[in-house]
Parts: sequence; structure tokens; C-alpha cells
Amino acid sequence: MLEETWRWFGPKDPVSLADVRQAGATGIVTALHHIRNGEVWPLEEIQHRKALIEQNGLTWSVVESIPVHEGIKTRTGNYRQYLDNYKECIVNLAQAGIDTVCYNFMPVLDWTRTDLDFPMPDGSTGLRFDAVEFAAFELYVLQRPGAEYLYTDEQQRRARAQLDAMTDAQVKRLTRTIIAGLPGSEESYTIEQFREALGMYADVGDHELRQNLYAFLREIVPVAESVGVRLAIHPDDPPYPILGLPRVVSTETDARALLAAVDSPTNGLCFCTGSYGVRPDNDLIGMVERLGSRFHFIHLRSTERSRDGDAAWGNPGQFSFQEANHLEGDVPMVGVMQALLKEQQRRQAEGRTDLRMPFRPDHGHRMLDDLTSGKRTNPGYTAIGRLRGLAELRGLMWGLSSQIMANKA
Ligand code: DNO
Repeated sequence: MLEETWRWFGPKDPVSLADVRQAGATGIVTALHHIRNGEVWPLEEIQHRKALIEQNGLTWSVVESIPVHEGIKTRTGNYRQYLDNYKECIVNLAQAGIDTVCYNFMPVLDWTRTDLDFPMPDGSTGLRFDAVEFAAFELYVLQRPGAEYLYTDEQQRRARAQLDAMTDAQVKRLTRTIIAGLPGSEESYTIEQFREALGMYADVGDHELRQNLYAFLREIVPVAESVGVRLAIHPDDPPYPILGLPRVVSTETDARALLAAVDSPTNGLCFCTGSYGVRPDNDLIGMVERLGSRFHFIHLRSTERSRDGDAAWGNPGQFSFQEANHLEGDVPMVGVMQALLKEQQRRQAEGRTDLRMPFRPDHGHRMLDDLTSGKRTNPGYTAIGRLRGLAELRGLMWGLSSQIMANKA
């Protein structure tokens, strides 16, 4: 059975550690969110946070994330110092007995959505990325120079019509949703700062970002390996370039290239089904079968691509999508879970020690008391929506696992 974990944003998270216990997860996924991006996490603070988690009968299973400073991604400014600090964080975590670290290499923005409360047919709300709204923001709010070359005349017309149909408050909300930082992203911008941050990538295209990622891995992997910490890179979300910025962890080919760049078991993946799953050309079950030995962390969530409009929108692959119930949508969750359980068996047969294979129910709808309790939960990180997700995934896992055992007997 895979380890059931739950993301917790620290003592201020309205979903408490006591709540997590009732949800039935055993592992906590968290970070020292109060420490600024790029700085060292002191050992005492790590130990203190770990003790708090353990006092609640839980374990600190995965760090998500140690954010990678923009200086490292662009290899500019003080990046050497940031690399040293990153190594020190890893060494300190190892000393506290924490062995799995998730991170991402998305430029400027971490995960991105255009709507945090999109009404679902059942009365709950969920997260959505709408390509037309995003274009409206990019073209007419941000007014990014060069953006017009990314969109056809027809797309620009649709984006303009979208913007014209929105109230000022809606435009403000859209802007905030995109640039003010979603939970865990550790970056938040005003529109001016955002333009400046994008400017840092003037000379960093696809090739350069890949090289910078591999250079980062060449520095960090040996240190992590020497102290027994596994690294798990989170894919791009959405899994395609946005805002003219390169995105280099969106497909199986991208994942293979980065695994090969530093071919060590330490250098692994966070398999996020919701992110990879937005692209129909990502074969999720096949990815588990082919790359599963390098999965150190798993996010289970489903997305549903818009069925209408995208053909007219005209960028094949750049889908609008919304977050579906965990067992529904475009992610073949039953097959994914089956493949993950098989990967765990393979590890056991090979005598590997990394059998935990921590997964967390990623995101969840806002539903039932999430909608009415007045608790300000983080977008995507509700109590009840995730509780439903975890319960469904757990049931699936138990059922499949007993079937696998019965077939073996
Ligand atoms: C969103 C999360 C991401 C993830 C980072 C990992 O819900 O999955 O913010 O934590 O990309 O570094």
C-alpha cells in the first residue's frame, strides 16, 4: 500500500494536524513557508516543525517544496549563494531525518489558474484554467510586449470580447489569481514586479532553461545523494509554455531528459497526474510503467479538458481545463493506481528500501462545510474536498491491492 499523505501549510493552516489525523493520512507534506525563498532552513526550525507534527501522531513525510530561487533558474545574480543555501537546506533536513524533497523549475509562476471558485454542476466549486481568460490578461491587462505574436487575430478578438464582458472587479480578481501567488508558490507579484520578473527571462529560452536545470541538478544531486535525500521535481502546471516563458518539465520526453542528465536514483520525479494529465499526449499509465522506478512522490488528482471551444481556440494541446473529482475526468486513475501498486511490488522484489511511495490527494473541490464554515482554506486545499479525494483513492487502493494479492496467491 502506498503511504497516504496530506499537504499542510503550517500552524496557520485552517486545516489542522488534528483534522489530518481524522482524514486518515499518516504522513505530512509541508515546508517552512515563513522562510524567504533562497534562504537556509536552520536545523532547529526544522526539528521544531518536525516535533510538532510528531506530537500529533503524524510523520513529516515529504518537504514540498524547497523553492528554487529565480536566480538559480536564470543563473544570474547571486545564484552561487542560492545554490549553497539549497545544499545546506538539504543537509539540515537529512540531519533531522527527512529524506524526500519536492521542488519545481517553472519560471516566474508556479502553478497557475484563472478561476479559484468555478461552479461545478454538483454545487461544489473548483479550480479552473481558462485559455481565453488567460489570453485576455496577457494581451490587455499585462500588455506583454510580443504577446500578440502568440495569438491569432481570431484569438485576440475572442480575448478582447472576454475582457469587455468582464467587470472591473472581475478583471482585478483574474489578475490577482494569476500573479499574486497560489498556495505554496512562495512568489507573489504586483503587476510591475511581474513585468520585471518576466524580463529576467529575456535571454533564457527553452534550451537555456533546460541547461540551467541540468546544471542545478549536477550541483544538488551529489549532495543529496551523500546525505540520503531523494529529489522529486514537480511538472509544469499547466504543462505547456505560458507568457512566452519556457516550460521544460511537461512531457515524458522532458522527464526522461532530466533523469538522464544526472542519472542517479536520487534524481527523481514527483508524478502529478493532474499536471501531466492535461496533455492528451502524456500516457500516464505508461509513464508509471516506464519511469515509476524514479518516482519519489506522487500527486493524485484529475483534470478535465474543455470539450468545447478549444478547437476554435486553435492551439492544440493548450487546453482550458478544470479540476475534476479524483476518480473522474481525463486521468485514468484506476490504471494509474494499479501501475503504482505494481511498481511498489517491483521495488519490494528488488530489495529496495524506498517502499513508502508517498502520495497525496492533490487539491479538492470546495464543498459542504468548506463553502459555509467561513474557514479561509487555501484554494485547492480544502478539508472536505480533499477528504473526499483521499477516501476515494484509499478505497481504490485497498480494492486493487487485495485483487493483486489474490492473483498472487
Ligand atoms: C500546487 C502544487 C505546486 C507544487 C510545486 C512544487 O498545488 O502542486 O505548487 O507544490 O510546484 O514545487
